[in-house]
Amino acid sequence: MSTDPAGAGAGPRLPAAPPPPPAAPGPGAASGPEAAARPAATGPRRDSATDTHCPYCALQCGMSLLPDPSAPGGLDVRERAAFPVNRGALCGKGRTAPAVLAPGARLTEPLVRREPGGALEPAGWEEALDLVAAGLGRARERHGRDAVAVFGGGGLTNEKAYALGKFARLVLGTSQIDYNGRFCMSSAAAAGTRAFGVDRGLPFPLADIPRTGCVILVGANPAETMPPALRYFTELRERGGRLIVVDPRRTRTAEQADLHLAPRPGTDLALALGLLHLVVAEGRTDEEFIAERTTGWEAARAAAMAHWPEYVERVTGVPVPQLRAAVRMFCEPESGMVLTARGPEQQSKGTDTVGAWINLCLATGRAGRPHSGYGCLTGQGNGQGGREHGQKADQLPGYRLLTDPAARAHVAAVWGVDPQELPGPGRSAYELLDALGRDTPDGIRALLLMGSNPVVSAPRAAHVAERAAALDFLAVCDVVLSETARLADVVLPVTQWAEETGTLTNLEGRVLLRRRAVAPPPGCRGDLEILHALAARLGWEKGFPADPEEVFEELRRASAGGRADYSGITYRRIAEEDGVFWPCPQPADPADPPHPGTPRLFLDRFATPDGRARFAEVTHRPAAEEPNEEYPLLLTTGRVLAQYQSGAQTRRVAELNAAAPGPFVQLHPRLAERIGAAEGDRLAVISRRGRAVAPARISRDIRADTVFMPFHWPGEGRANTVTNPALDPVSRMPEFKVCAVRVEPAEPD
Ligand SMILES: Nc1nc2c(c(=O)[nH]1)N[C@H]1C(S)=C(S)[C@@H](COP(=O)(O)OP(=O)(O)OC[C@H]3O[C@@H](n4cnc5c(=O)[nH]c(N)nc54)[C@H](O)[C@@H]3O)O[C@H]1N2
Ligand SMILES: Nc1nc2c(c(=O)[nH]1)N[C@H]1C(S)=C(S)[C@@H](COP(=O)(O)OP(=O)(O)OC[C@H]3O[C@@H](n4cnc5c(=O)[nH]c(N)nc54)[C@H](O)[C@@H]3O)O[C@H]1N2
Ligand code: SF4
Ligand SMILES: [Mo]
Repeated sequence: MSTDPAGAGAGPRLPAAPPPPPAAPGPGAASGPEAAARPAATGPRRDSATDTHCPYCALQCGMSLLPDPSAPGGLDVRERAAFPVNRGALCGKGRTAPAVLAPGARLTEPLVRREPGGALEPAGWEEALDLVAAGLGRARERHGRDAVAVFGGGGLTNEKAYALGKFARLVLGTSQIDYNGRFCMSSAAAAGTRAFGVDRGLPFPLADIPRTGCVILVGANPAETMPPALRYFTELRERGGRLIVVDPRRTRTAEQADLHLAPRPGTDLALALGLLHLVVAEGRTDEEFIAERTTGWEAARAAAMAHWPEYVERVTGVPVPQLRAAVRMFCEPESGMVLTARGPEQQSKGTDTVGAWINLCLATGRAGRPHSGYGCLTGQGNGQGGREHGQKADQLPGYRLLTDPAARAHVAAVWGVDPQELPGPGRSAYELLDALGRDTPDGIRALLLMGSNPVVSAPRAAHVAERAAALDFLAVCDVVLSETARLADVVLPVTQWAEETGTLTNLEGRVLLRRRAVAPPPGCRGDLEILHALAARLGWEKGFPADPEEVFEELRRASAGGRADYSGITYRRIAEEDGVFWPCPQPADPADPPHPGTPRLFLDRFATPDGRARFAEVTHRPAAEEPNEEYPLLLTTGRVLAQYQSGAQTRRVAELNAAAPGPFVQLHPRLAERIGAAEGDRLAVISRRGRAVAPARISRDIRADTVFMPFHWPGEGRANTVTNPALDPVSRMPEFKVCAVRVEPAEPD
């Protein structure tokens, strides 16, 4: 078995990177909002540059790293214009990412809390790993296997996500594993699986977007969340296509739109049904497509017909003439797409809401055809791959289900165990966090956390922090001392993106290779090496290699025949082909040519047993919490350009902090006047869960009945102190995007 003392895996066995084309300004260098996506510095390329990918979002922009002792983190980020997804453009987060590699910004030695209530103190690796193995083992002995839990992240590589799921099921024997992707795209995944039989965020490459007739972008703000992708929408409009944006705020993305619909948060389901009603009423359905390629239309149609435009206007606040204009714009061209992101998905009815938008695509024949379809813009670096290989509560590698006997048998055979030894499905992310430290038969006493910072990012965060503090034992693997790591008994400092090799699957379903460009600090170890060492201490000498390519080779076999089949993908192929789209099975006969990968799904048939897409039978229902006298307003939450997620990484980058120094409450001038608030005044946003305080940012770009807070900060401005953990019944997604609040001036600082 190969173990790598540097913890980052041996150098990948790869052909040398192809020589780059001459540096040229990237196409993302436009002015306006796209200026956010600038090309990286150009300049002479030396052989020592390494082609790799950004550590942050699901676009997984290609970049090239050049050693430079004078640059923050010792690396200069260079343009990698040949990589097709971002074609050289990067946002500020990607450009500054090496800053977090610098020793001053990160953890470089393990920390342990030797006494309860004591401080975290530096420790050696042997002591720290022994303590983690003992802490997890003790809880299991005393309280049973399901008293030990694992929480993962959608930023982890495929290899890590795979190894973490295997570690939970085999080494710990627990069913209690879930991950932060549950908070991200789980509603779209559930709806996509229900409708199409498989969940791949985008069933086509981003490059198809400019070639469609009209895109409806629902609750997505790529101008801030994926700036280099905005170019695809700009190109769409330059070619005469139309863009409709649905967002309660007039965002930088909405400013680009031909039509902006601004519904009340939490009413997208009614909006989609209202549009479908008009499609039917105006005779714009595609009867041939419906008859040949779908099932369930009659029930879906009947449900939509109950949502009259006037009713939909009352519920959503979107005027009927705008509904009609949207239907015309969407249906007049030959082709169209609906793309959703977190706006409609992070609702307690997110699955049905996405189902309603899919219905609109199906009824108009905008699915399973070239340049048409429904897609979800997945969020995290490995948001797609992270949901395919077994860190989700109900899942085995290859997007298989733990409840499927054939799937259990296949994966158990790869793992060399009896299928009976595999536990069943466990609890979803919020339910798992809510069970931490509980002194009940189903309480969780010990937790291993890798790649998430839930004390900032989970709903009802003060409660989650309390639960985490009540654990008998908490171990956190992280690159920085995150707010959650601060609560841990043991913190293990891990190597980072540019220091290790591994695969990620971007929002298009394109499997990519991140490569090691620099050596990590001697005190840090890779997540795979940590799992290897813990497994050995808990009795598994074999089965948890620390070399990523070795893990990937096993993942290929485990995924073979599954929905997300990676068996035909190799590190070498990814490097040669700018990524490979799954499914990519291994040909049965090794003499056959390799499978080319699948950039476009569903063109011939959907992945359901009968090959037809399924309409969802859905009707509108209110949010879990509607405004009343005490809480008369709606809070919605989201992101700003210069910070990433819980901010654990980006809050450590000076340039990003200068651009986005802290939380704020965005509110309309009419509302500001009513509560007597001026720009910059401290405002308290209060819900049934708690109170967050942040300065007022007064703007006409938001509905007057709604306030917005970004969720990137801890402390008094933590938006998630206020948010509602009400869960979608199918996806178990919390309602991050809508809760009832009151807003009032807060005491001075
Ligand atoms: N800068 C930056 N980029 C990121 C991230 C980051 O943290 N920072 N995170 C990455 C990740 S993991 C993700 S998941 C993606 C998320 O990417 P997006 O989904 O684009 O980001 P959000 O800001 O969460 O939400 C998008 C929009 O939804 C709107 N919205 C709020 N409530 C509703 C509603 O009820 N209905 C509708 N239709 N819209 C609503 C918000 O006003 C917001 O403009 O971004 C990725 N990229
Ligand atoms: N109110 C509100 N809350 C939200 C959302 C919202 O829109 N509104 N969005 C939700 C969404 S979509 C998401 S995705 C979540 C994200 O929220 P989190 O799960 O908290 O995401 P990050 O802040 O990216 O946390 C990742 C952590 O892992 C560390 N890390 C990075 N790479 C690695 C690695 O390779 N190994 C290890 N061991 N650690 C690593 C980072 O330093 C960081 O501490 O937040 C959710 N919370
Ligand atoms: S858009 Fe996403 S992947 Fe691209 S540079 Fe920015 S954070 Fe990185
Ligand atoms: Mo996300």
